[in-house]
This record gives sequence, structure tokens and C-alpha cells, in this order.
Amino acid sequence: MTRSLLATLVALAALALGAGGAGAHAVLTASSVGKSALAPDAPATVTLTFNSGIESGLGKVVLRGAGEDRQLGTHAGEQANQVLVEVPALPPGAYALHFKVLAVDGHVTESVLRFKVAAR
Ligand SMILES: [Cu+2]
Repeated sequence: MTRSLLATLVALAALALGAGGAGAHAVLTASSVGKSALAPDAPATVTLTFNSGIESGLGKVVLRGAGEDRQLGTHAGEQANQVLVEVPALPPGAYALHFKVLAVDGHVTESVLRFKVAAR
């Protein structure tokens, strides 16, 4: 198989995967932050709740804010549609939690949750 044919097949497979699950991916339906700011300098566990089951071991969460990006650890939640994110103690400010999770249907969801850490 030539290299360009292989590249074409990979691209077609990616298209098929992308088109197949339109509207069926996991969507974030609730989180334990967003409305109320987190307390400053206190580590927190943020719960992300989705509309479908999540393969929690295969997610990736990056926290952007305070001038740096850091990858955060995740755990399975009490329910199959929840992911727990360990957020370290943070200085006051605005943050964005960029998360990518794999739903049990095999589709990846990527989104951003913005939250604030309150002033002291
Ligand atoms: Cu899907």
C-alpha cells in the first residue's frame, strides 16, 4: 500500500468516525463549579456530569490560568456519567478547564468549563 493511499484511508476513517456520532456524543450537563467561585488556596474536587457514561480512565483535563497550563488527574465518579477532576489550590483569578473525555459509545467530547477562584 502506498503512503498516500494509506493517508487517504486514514482521513476517510476519521471522517466516518466524526460523522457517525453527530448529536450522540457525551455532553456536559452539570458541573460542581461555574456558578459559585472556588475558594482561594483550597484544593477541590470538581465533578463533571455528562448525559452519557464516560470511560473515565481515558480522559484528559488541562487547566489553563494563572499563566500556566497543567494537566489534572481524573477519577471515576459515583455514577458512570461523572468524572471527578482534582483541582489543586489556586490563586484567585479566572480559569478554564479544557477537557476531553471518551464516552462509552466510543466518541470523544472536547469542551471547556470556565470558572473563577474567589479573591481572598
Ligand atoms: Cu457519540
